[in-house]
Amino acid sequence: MIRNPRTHGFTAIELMIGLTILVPILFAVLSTGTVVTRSMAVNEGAAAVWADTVQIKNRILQFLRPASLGSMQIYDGMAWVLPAEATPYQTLRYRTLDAMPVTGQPYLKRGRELSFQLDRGETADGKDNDGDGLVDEGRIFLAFSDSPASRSVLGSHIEQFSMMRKGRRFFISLQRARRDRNGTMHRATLQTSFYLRNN
Ligand SMILES: [Ca+2]
Ligand SMILES: [Ca+2]
Repeated sequence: MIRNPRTHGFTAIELMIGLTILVPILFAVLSTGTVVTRSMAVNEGAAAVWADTVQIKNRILQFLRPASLGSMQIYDGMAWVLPAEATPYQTLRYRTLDAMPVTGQPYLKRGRELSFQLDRGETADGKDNDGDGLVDEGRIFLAFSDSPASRSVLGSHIEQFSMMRKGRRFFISLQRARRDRNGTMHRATLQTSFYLRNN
């Protein structure tokens, strides 16, 4: 007795036709999933580098806002001198105001030093010297100016940092870079200004 192939599954031709239709659909679904996953990683990476940059900026402001304008100094290669107006600097010394008396000199706390230093293997030449994908990167340090060993890191993977004053107004420019989990590099650049407190 000859069985009817229709009642016992698919014929070879039907299977081939089915596979011909299904395989491209399967590939399309998989590749769409890959694109979506990559896109999520890119979005997460962009959001993360932005959040990091804002956090570093907030840390800097927390320490710099109470700075006494008259106490600020920059190193000109020879000595510590007053910073010039509207000139960007990467290192700054200052003392914070403890209290403002009704008369006489304000009470100043211990001096601090805020500085940007290039990572080992990098030079400030607009190139990625150490091959990690970041250009002219370094860290921002804060220390008591009479105790370099007290320094702590306020931010790393910083490609650009500068501080500038115009009267009582202070400007900070900051760029951070980091890779997401797929290796794509993300950068966030932030510029902000604020008025020094109690000056
Ligand atoms: Ca580098
Ligand atoms: Ca460099």
